[in-house]
Amino acid sequence: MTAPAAQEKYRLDYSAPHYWIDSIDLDFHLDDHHTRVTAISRIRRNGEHNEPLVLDGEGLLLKKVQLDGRPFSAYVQSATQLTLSNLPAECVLTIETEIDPANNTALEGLYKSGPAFCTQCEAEGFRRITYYLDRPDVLARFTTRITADKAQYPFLLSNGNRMASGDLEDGRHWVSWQDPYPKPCYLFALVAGDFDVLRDEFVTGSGRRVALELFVDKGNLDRAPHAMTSLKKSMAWDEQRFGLEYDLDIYMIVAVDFFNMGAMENKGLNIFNSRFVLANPQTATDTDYFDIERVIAHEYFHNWTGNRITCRDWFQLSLKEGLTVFRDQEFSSDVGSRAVNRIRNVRIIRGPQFAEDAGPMAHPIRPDVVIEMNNFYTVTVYEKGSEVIRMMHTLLGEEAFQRGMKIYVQRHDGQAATCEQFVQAMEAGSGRDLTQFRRWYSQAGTPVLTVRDEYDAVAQRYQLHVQQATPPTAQQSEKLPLHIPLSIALYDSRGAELPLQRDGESVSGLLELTAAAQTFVFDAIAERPVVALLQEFSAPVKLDYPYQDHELCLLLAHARNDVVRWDAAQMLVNRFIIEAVRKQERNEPLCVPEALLFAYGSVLQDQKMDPALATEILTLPGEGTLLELFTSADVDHIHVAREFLLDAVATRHAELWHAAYQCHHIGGDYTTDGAAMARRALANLALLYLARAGLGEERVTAHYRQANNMTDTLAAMQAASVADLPVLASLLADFEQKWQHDGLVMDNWFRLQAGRHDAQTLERVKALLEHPSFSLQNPNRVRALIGSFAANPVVFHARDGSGYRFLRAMLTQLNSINPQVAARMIVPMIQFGRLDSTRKAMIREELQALAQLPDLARDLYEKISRALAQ
Ligand code: B3K
Ligand code: ZN
Repeated sequence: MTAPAAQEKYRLDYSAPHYWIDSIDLDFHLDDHHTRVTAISRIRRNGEHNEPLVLDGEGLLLKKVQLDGRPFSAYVQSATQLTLSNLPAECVLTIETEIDPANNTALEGLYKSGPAFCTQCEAEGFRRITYYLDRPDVLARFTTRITADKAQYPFLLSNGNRMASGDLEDGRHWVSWQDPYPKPCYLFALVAGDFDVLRDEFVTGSGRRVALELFVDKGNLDRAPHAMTSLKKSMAWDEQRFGLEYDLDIYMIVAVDFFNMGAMENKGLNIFNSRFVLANPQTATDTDYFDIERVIAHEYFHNWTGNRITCRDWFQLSLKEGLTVFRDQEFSSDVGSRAVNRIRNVRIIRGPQFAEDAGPMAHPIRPDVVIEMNNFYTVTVYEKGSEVIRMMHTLLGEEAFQRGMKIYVQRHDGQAATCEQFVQAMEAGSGRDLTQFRRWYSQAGTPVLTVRDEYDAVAQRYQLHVQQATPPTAQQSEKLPLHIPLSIALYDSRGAELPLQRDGESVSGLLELTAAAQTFVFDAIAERPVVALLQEFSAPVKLDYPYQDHELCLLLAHARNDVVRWDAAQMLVNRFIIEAVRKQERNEPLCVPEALLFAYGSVLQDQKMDPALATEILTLPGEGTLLELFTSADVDHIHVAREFLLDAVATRHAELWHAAYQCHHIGGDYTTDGAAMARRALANLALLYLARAGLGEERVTAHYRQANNMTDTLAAMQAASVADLPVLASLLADFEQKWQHDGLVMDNWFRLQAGRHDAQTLERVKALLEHPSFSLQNPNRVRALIGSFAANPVVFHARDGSGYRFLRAMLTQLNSINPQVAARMIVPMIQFGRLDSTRKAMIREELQALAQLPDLARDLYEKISRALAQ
């Protein structure tokens, strides 16, 4: 396979830069194809040496180099570097480059999103703007001056405070900005365009007035208020819970349509995928509302955990991402339902994160070796990273954790820090020794806890024997025992929680595992108890404990912890799926255990239960998560089992679903408070089950016609799709006609069709590639159509290999258009480890074909080569 300039970089090879850059003054003359960038940097040699200054740069046309104002020629240029020799200990370097933003479809560096200019520099995009030390440990003071046509680009934005502006005679104008906080270049941002602006203000705890400005495409102002409200909520929460205040006089957010990820935390000037900003009831679903609040919060929280304290090198990415995800999860839990938030986060770990751990790209939350950094913005670094922070929070408690945070900020404000330094701060704040806990940073993979118990009725003693083991992962075969918080509770047969004691003393239900095998003893236990294990999902592990159905039913009905109740239901489902897959292998008929049907019935009848929790309990895990229950399985069997269960729950409880629908389907004005969202979620789930029970066509149609919000509209379409109702075609046509002008809304329409299970799905998806609302250049459209297709548990894995062939064809195109997006889309294709051997072989063939691409991008190269090495 042709290796593109693909260099493996190792975490342990870190060394400080040979030079520092204390300040950089950037001057942009914006033009679609010939943007001029002048960078004037103050360079300072780091220590005594004669090493050259090696600057990073990619796709740049070098126009001029000056040293201290005089022409300079002692440099060598390569495709990715500019090497300057014989520099004095301190100097001012002027570099002029030209770039072509309009042809930048990779959306990294400076590019055009529709008519606007914008930037994305993390992780290594700044080198596509100018030659620079493109690494996060070089912190410089930035000023930016932007010149552009005034009519086309009335707004010229960059980081920090606006300093001056002026008009030029040729219809152009300029604005200059200054960011008082030294920062790494990945936090640099520039935006130029014409927008509608929503303005507001936030007064910080210490009385600083902060101007808030939200820039959206013209005509979208009515879709901006929710994002603004979310921002103010986040600012207030970070002061209240973490004691962290905002530090500039202005905070800007710009929404753009072409964006590779969710959003970017550039200092003082966040750039967002419009998907995570724009919302009104007609266009956005409840999930969109929730996600907007969450992502706005996440980017805001980065101002401290990421910007004021940044990462020393990219291997430390989880230092800012794991911590900031933890903070945004806590925010969502404090302002909404803690249990429901926890459940949603657990679903991500058990689904995509466990799959990543089991696949060729498995890596510790602090990776050791990287080819393309953009490939490591993963569920492992982000979500498992957050779980690791959460475990420290669980072990230390809120108070000690916050003391640790204070020490971390105090010690490292204004610095580029490491994960190790974060752990040290936590040790200092708590007085605890986290030596063994540190292994979570270096060890990849999903630990398995095997728990067995013993009850001695005579001695009234209950013992838990816990073993931990982490299976080998790609690139890491040796595993050591981890420090794992295991939260437990014991229940008696009537569902009452039992006090935990040993030798007359009460003991904690938070067990700390540190050895490969440990036993925990509890006495004064009057009957054989039912144990709730891994409460709140206290660690990102798999659990092996031989629960009986009736024990799970007891936990579902009586556990005091809502996550335990949900988890009990999940385990009931898992048991059924495992059994049903085995039965299909033996050609035996399937049947759903009464216990499971009974449990679902009682949840539906539980008047006291939060409808949001009920919805979570009654929502089956997806096929991807279920595949993680097997070492190897036929995905068709899993799918058939899951569909069988859906039908059984639908028909057995048709009356209860009907009642739930009647009770929770509320007409009237649309509101996005938690209670309204919860009721809508349950009503819409009921609609889906009713449709599935064959009782829904009229109701689904009425639901669609009466909907005054996007959540209900889509729920009707989903129900029609899942039950394969004839009315679906007319609903799709109506939706298309109404929304074809709006790409973000159309994404729902693409998603729904790419997710259908019928035999025409692939042909339909191919036809939709030609739809006027679709574009391979727009990452949101690609994710909606191609990403949903690749996540389709049935059609993507078609036995004839047509799904795999199609994805290969798409990746071939995306490889040249946008390598980052291509590398995201390939994920379902490299995680083939648990598939049957026929499918594995077909996928390998497609990967081998991709590997032959003459211009294979590093992003795909890294993933494909790791997959083929398996
Ligand atoms: N820090 C950015 C992600 C950048 C991804 C680069 N490929 C958004 C975030 O995590 O907040
Ligand atoms: Zn982040």
